[in-house]
Amino acid sequence: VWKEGIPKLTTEVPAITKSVVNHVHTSLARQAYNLDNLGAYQASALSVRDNLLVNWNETQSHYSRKAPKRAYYLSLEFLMGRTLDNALLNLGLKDKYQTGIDKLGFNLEDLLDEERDAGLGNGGLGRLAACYLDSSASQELPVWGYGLRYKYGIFQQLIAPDGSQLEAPDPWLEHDNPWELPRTDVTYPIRFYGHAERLDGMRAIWSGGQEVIAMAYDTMIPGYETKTTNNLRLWESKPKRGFDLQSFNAGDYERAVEASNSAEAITSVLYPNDHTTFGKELRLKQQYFWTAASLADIIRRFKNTDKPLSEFPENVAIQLNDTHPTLAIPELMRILVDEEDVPWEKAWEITTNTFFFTNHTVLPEALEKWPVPLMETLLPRHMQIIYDIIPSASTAVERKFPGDRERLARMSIIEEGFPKNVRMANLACIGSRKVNGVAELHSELVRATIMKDFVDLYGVSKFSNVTNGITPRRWLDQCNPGLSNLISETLKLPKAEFLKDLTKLGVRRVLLSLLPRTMHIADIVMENLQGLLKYVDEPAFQKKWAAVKQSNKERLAHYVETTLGFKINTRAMFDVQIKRLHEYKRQTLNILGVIYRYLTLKDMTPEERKKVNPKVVFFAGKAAPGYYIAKLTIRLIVNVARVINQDPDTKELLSLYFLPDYSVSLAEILIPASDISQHISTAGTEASGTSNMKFCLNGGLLVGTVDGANIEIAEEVGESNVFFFGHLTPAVEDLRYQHLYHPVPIEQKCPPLARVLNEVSAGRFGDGGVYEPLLNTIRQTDYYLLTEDFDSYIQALKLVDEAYQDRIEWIKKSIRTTAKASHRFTSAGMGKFSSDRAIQDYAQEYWNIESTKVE
Ligand code: DL6
Repeated sequence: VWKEGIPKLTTEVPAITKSVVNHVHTSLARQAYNLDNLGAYQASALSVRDNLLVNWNETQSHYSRKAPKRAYYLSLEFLMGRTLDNALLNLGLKDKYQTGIDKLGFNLEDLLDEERDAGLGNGGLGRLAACYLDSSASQELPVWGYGLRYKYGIFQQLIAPDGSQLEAPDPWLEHDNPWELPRTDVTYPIRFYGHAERLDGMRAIWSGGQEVIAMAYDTMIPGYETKTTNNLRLWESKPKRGFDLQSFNAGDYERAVEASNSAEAITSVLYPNDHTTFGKELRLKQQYFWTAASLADIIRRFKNTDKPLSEFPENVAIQLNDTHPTLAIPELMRILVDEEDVPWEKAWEITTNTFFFTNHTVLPEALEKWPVPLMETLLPRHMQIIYDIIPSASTAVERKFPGDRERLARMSIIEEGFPKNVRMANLACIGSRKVNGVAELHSELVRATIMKDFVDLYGVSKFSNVTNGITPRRWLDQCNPGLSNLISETLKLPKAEFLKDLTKLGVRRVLLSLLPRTMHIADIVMENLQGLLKYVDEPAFQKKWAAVKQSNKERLAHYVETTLGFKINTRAMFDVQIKRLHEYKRQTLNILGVIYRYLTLKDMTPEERKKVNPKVVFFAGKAAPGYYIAKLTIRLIVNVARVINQDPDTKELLSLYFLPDYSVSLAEILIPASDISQHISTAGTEASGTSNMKFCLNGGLLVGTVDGANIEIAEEVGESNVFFFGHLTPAVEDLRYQHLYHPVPIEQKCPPLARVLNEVSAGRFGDGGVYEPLLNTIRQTDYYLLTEDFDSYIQALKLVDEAYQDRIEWIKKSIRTTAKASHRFTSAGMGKFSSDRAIQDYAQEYWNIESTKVE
C-alpha cells in the first residue's frame, strides 16, 4: 500500500496540465478565472517541484542505502538565479511543460519571467558555488551544499536622478519560494557567548550565553539528464523561546519580541561585500551559526551509518569556500573532543583529513581577521581551541626553521597587535588537507605570496590549482537556446552529448593521437570529433551563427527598451563589462576609454566619422554600499551616458548604458548578446573570473589583461582570438613603487588619459568636482595602474575595431572561440572551463568521492 502511494514522475502533457490545475485549486486555492501569470508560474513551479521531489527522494534514499563517501560544499553564498527554466531543462521536460502551459492558455516564457532571482550571493564566488552544485548532480556525485537562507539577498540597486547608486532591500521571499522545503524536523540549537570551563586534559564544557535554533530549508538540485537530485541545505535562525508572553502581558511589547528579533537577525541579510571584512559581530555570528548547524547535521548523518568517528575522513570531505566557513575547524574539534570524547591528537588528525580550503583572492583586504576580544566573548570555547592548536603548529615551524621568529609571527594564527586578531586564512590552511587557488596564475600567486611560508613548511604538494568552471546547461543551453540548437543541428548531435561534454565542440586531440594517422578509422574519428571547426569556413553556417547573435542582440535591445525606454542600434558592436564594481576590476579604465573614444569622434570630420563602426557599451554591476570610489564610478558612467547618448554628432556611433540591478537573470540576457566583453583587472588581482568563460562559450570575444583565467582561455582559443593588453604581473609591484617614489606627471606619462581626466574635471559630464576623489586615485598613487595600461588598452580597442570591420573573419573568430579549438591541437577546448571538469578535479584530487548512479 505504501509503495503504491509513492508519487511517480509526471512526464506526459495531459498529466502535466492535470498537475498544474491541481496545484491551482489546492495549493493556491484559486481557479482559472482569477489566475494571473504569477499564479500560473507558482502552480507550474509546484508541479515541477513534485517531479524534482520524486528524484530527490530516490537520490537521498539511494545515498542512505549505499552510504558512499560524501562531500559537503560550505559556502556563505549561493547565487542560484532562477530555478524553473533550469529545472525543466535538467529534467528534460521543457517542451512538454511548454505544450501543457500553452494548452492552459499561458505562455511559458512569460511565466519564467515571474520568478524572482535567488540572489544569495555577491558575485563570482557565489555563482561558482551554484555551478558546482549543478555539476555535482549532473556528474552523479554525492555532494550537498550548505549555506544560509538570507531573508534579504543581495540588495536591489536603483539609480538616483544624479546617477548615484541607491540600495533597497531584496524581498525575494515576498511571494513565497516554491523551490524550498522547510524542514521543521531538522533543527539544531546553536550557542553564543557564555563561558568555557576546562575539564581534565583538553576537554571543556561550554555553557550559558544565548541559544538560537537553526532550522533547515532544503532546495533540490537536479542533475542534467540523470535521476540524481542533490540538496542545498540553507539554515534559518529562529529564537529558542519565541514570543515572551509574560513581558507582553506586563505591557512590555518591545521586550516580548526582543529575543525573537535578535535571533532572526542572524539570517536577515547577506553581507553586501565580497572583498572586505565587516568588523561586525553579526557577520561572525552568521559564520558560526552556519558552520555549527552544518557540522551538527553532517555528523548526525554520518552517525546513521554506524561507522566509528575515526572513519569520518574516509566518509566525509568538507570544502571550505574561502575563509568564511573556517570556524568549522575549531567547531569539529569541539564536537570531537568535548562531546565525543575523542583524544585531542586523534581529533586533530580527523579534522585535518576532512577539510579542504579554496582561496578566492590574494587581495589583502579580503583575508579575514577577527579580533580576539570579540572571539573570546562570542565563542569562548573556540578561542580556547585555537590557542590549543597553536603550540603544535608552532613546534612544526620551530623544528624546520629554528630561531626564525619573524616567520613564526607571520605564520601564527594570532596576529599580534591592539587588539590581537585571529587570521582565518592561516587557521584554514593549518586545519585543511589541501589548499587550492582558482586559476593557474592565481594558484601560483597563492603559493608565492599569502601561503609562501606554509609552502616552505608543508611542501608544495599541499597547494594546488583547480581552475574555475561554469555549467554549460545554464550558460549555453538555458541562456542561448538559439546557439545550442544551431550546434546540435549542425553537429547532428543531441544536445545532451555536448552539454555533458563540452570537448565535443572542438577537436579532441587525445583520441586522435591514440590512433595511427594512416588508419582509415582515424579519419572517421577526426570527422566526428572536429566539431564546429569543420564548419568555420562555410558561408551558410557563418550566416546562421551571425543570425543567432543578432537575435540575442535584439532580445537585449528589447529588454533595454522595455525597462529603460532607450532604443538601441542592434547593428552596432556590443561591448559589455558586467561584474561587481571594484577598483581592481577597473571599470574606471573602461569608462575613461569610452570618454576617449567620444572625444576622438568629436575631433573627427563628418567624412571621417563615416568610416567608424558604431558601438554600444554596456555596464552592469553593483558596488558595495560603503565603497565610495566604486559608487563614484557608477555615477560617472551614468552621467557620461547622459551626455554621449544625447550628442547628435556622435550618438549614432557611440552609446553607453548602465543597466541597473545586475543579476544572474540579467547576465543570461547580456552574455549571449555580446560581441566583445571586458576583463581588464590589473594583472595579478583577479583570481580567475568566470564571466570570461561564459562570454567565450557564447561566441563573444574578450578584451583582457593577462590575468586570472583569461590566460588559460587564451591558451585554449589561441591568442589571436583574445585582445590582450597591459603590463604583466611581475611588473606590477615595481610600477607601484615607481609611482610612489618617482612619480611622473600624468600629462607626460599618458597625454590622452590626462586630457580625458581634465575633461571630466572641467565638468563636461556634470559637476566635475564630484569626481575628484575618483580621479585623484589615478593622479596620485594609481594603485591599479591605469596610467600604465591606458595606452595599450586603447591600442587593444583599436585592434578590436579593425577586426570587427571584417565581419566574416569576426564570425570565424566567434565560432572558434565557442569551439575552443586551438591551433596547438592539444586542446581540451571549452571542456576545460566546464564546471563538470572542475568538480571532477575536486572529486578525484581532493575529496576522493565517486559517482554513484541512482537507479
Ligand atoms: O573563484 C570565484 C571568484 C573568482 O572568479 C573571482 O576572480 C574572485 O574575485 C572571486 N573572489 C571573491 C573573494 N571573496 N571573498 N572573500 O569573491 O572568486
